[in-house]
Amino acid sequence: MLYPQDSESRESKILDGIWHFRADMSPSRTRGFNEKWWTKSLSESGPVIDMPVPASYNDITEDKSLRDFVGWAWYERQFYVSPHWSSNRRIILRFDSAHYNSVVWVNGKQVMEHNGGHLPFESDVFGALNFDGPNRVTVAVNNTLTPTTLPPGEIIYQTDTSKYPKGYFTQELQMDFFNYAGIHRHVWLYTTPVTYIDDITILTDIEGSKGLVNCTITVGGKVPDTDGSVRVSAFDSAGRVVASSSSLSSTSIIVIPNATLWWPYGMNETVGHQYTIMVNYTGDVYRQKFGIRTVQVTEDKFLINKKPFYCHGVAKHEDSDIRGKGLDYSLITKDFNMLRWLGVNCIRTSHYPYAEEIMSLADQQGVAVIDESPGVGIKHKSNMGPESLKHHKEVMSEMIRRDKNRPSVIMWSVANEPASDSSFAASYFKSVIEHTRSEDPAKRPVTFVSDVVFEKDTVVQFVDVVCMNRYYAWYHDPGHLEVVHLQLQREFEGFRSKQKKPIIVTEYGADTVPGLHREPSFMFTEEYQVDFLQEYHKVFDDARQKFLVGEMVWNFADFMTVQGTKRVVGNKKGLLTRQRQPKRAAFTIRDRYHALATGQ
Ligand code: GCB
Repeated sequence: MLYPQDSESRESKILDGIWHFRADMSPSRTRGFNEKWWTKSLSESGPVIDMPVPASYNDITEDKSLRDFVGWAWYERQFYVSPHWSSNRRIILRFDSAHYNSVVWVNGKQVMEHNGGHLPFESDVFGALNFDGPNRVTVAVNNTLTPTTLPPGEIIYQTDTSKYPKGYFTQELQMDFFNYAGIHRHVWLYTTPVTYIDDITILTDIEGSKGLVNCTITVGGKVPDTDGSVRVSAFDSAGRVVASSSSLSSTSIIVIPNATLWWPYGMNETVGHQYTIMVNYTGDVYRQKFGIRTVQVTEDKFLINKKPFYCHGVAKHEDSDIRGKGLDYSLITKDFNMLRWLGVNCIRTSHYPYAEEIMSLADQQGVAVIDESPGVGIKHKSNMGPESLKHHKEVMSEMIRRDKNRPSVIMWSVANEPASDSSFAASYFKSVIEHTRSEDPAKRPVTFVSDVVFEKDTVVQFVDVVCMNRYYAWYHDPGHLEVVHLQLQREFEGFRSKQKKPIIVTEYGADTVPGLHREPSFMFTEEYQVDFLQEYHKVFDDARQKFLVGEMVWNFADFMTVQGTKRVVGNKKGLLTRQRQPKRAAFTIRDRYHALATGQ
């Protein structure tokens, strides 16, 4: 799905801002549907509060029942559309993401429904719009997670009224981050001509000094009898035409002589180099950035442009004070500055697809990305039935369709820490992984992230790269750093004896309260985090020249979780605080990663 943009044939406007908002606190949570709140202004059916878009609604007020709310939340705003948009075009209403199920009405008419957070959805709303007066968009968003949503969850009711108040329920989740909800990213209105470019797929290859670019477009609307005329030109970063093609077909191969390749940080001077392809299809113009690079996996290497790539990275979250998972340009720019400061060359979008604006920064700044689906917490049989499988595949398709042209995306991760030792996991994940492979035109490697020991895992056989999360001397043998060497090495050897595939340690980390100190080090202190990471580094350094192709600290920054006995206002395994200030271990990682980047 193409990201909205302005061009000679397209216009856009963003509907972000302060919207009207009401959470449906009725016991059944269905009052809004029973009373049809979308048929008139939200303020006519009851009190409304101000709610920023984009943002999670949870931390905006001082109301605990809204912070922990589960159910339908209602948003509404007015907007105007200029009469010059009233003919000869499509007008698309697009949500870059809303968590989790959404129903959208324009002027009381339902225009779309979507299941799943973290990914865009859109619909042509031309027929529902007024061009000579105000328009109203109403959105109902439900954050309830069930055994078949992604991530899965479960609502547990307590009916013993001697112990629990009437109507008491909790949402049980097998994931270690706060289930922030709301309209998390931009809301757009954008236009296209009635005959329009629906999608562009760019595949690149390298032949000597030439870049080979295969560009396929799919089109929509009233397609002319002939295939329509397609003109494709590629521009370098200075805006000079470097190649072009004019044909009647929707596939063009163009050759860029002396191509500048896309490289991740540390591998070459041309970090994050991108070209732009301009497609003109019967007057509809769209500009798509792309990078020329190849990705391959061998028995023990991860190759980018045929050179061994070693990932020195972090896993992240979309998470910050006040806005929760809401997109914020200051935050994401600061995050990329801190990634560069740390010397990071790779991130994992744990545990869901991140905002497209984040992905664009990764493309531009040469930060490789392991693009992860929201398949986190798949622990039970009820999460691996036919309905879950169908939805999981749909989500993978949506994700690939959104991110397939991104040079930064070097691998797809279909899930984090599923019960890959259970008897239903193998057939479920075989199917999801095969589907993912078949959907990606660029055939990137596919993985899932495992926390299961090599003796019990049943899914690693289907992946291209073994990704493992390990917490020796934290959850296992807490405080005993002397076990790390033995236990990590045992796991490496175990997986290698089963599968000749490269390994990435996608998580290892220790909760650390900033400002807490002890010598000798003690769990939760800044010193322990340093000692802990360094103990792992010794094992990584042994395996690095052999089969280990990456190490990723859990986590870039502290982040919010649900309340629980293991979490002191959130997960504190960040190298940075939630406000993005470095803990002591951040300097250790910075020294290590910059040395790795310069090949020392
Ligand atoms: C994990 C999970 C991650 C948690 C982390 C932790 O294995 O993948 O979501 O936050 O451990 O800190 O427990």
